[in-house]
Amino acid sequence: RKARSPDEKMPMPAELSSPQCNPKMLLKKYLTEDVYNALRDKKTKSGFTLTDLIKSGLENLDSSNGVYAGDEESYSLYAKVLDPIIEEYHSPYKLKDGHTSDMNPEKVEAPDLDPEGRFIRSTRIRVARNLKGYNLTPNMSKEERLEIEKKVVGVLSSLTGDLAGTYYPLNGMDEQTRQQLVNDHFLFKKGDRFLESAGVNKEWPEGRGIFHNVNKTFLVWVNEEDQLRIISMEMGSDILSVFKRLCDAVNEIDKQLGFQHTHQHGYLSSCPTNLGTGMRASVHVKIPHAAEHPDFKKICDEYHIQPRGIHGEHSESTGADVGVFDISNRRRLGLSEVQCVQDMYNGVKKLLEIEKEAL
Ligand code: ADP
Ligand code: CIR
Repeated sequence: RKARSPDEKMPMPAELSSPQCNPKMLLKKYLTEDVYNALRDKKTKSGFTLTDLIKSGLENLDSSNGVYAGDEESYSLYAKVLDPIIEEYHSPYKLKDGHTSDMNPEKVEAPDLDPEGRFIRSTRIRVARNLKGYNLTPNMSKEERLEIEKKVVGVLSSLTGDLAGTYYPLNGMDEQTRQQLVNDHFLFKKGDRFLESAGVNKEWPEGRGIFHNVNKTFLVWVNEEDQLRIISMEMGSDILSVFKRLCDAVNEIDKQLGFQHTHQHGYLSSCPTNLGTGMRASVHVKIPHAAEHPDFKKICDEYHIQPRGIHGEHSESTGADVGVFDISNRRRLGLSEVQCVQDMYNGVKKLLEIEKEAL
């Protein structure tokens, strides 16, 4: 067979022009024919190709983004397609501006939104982190995954006080315990099809697990979508208490493990939506009326918040939970951690005003 010349135009992946393809998928929007042809033969030093980068989107046509990075180099080598995706998701941030962190909980203005506990069930803040010198989860070998697990668990085991806890590997965990942790909102679910296509679920469950303190107010997911998801959560609406605990934990862990970070992208993550702060601050809040408001979506956009079902991304709230939503900040890059929490707070405050008016 004749070798193909580098100038020869290749047909675009047909999936992206299928009628089933989400017309708003950012990969569909920004993988133009020119970009595709400029990137199609590239490979990072660790062997991550354009095909690997876009596989999740092509196999899940309902994706909103459709891409996962395999290593730090993916963000520079595939910048032609990733930069516009990043800038649209985290709008109005421009990568040339650079990202700055601010983890000072005292700067958040957040008087308790629901002191009587009528609307807000629980509050959670998590950040995504990945260790310097390793591939991101879509391109990680089994050996790398086990090495990271060992390193991270070593550091977590040294934590003291409120952060002291135990690591529970997924491998060997009985099914009932695992399912209960998922149902109670503490543990990631298994078999996410977006992550499956991205190669993140390889050799499941080896090398994955959860660390938590006795009260399950401080938790760390190991080797799920990112190497670490550091989580602070509690029942009720005390956002400042949750944020303070998170800041303490992240500072402690950061001292002992170096995280992948660049000036333009902030903390690196496998999914471009999690770049920057890596932070998602959320409440589970009962807002059946506000959610039916004709401008609900518009208000969410205006306040930079994102609604999810209460069993996490791509879930719907059912049964006794109808009307309860997970409301979180949507942008994570180009604004500080303080501002992420403030975005969530301001948005929830607005939704609660609408809810109370309708009661
Ligand atoms: P992530 O927040 O890590 O991106 P998900 O949206 O999948 O991922 O949520 C992970 C888990 O965290 C789910 O079980 C979800 O119900 C739980 N969760 C998220 N926010 C809250 C909250 N405010 N209170 C209780 N559980 C929460
Ligand atoms: C998608 O593209 O829809 C999935 N890969 C998940 C994207 C991350 N989540 C999000 O934007 N809320």
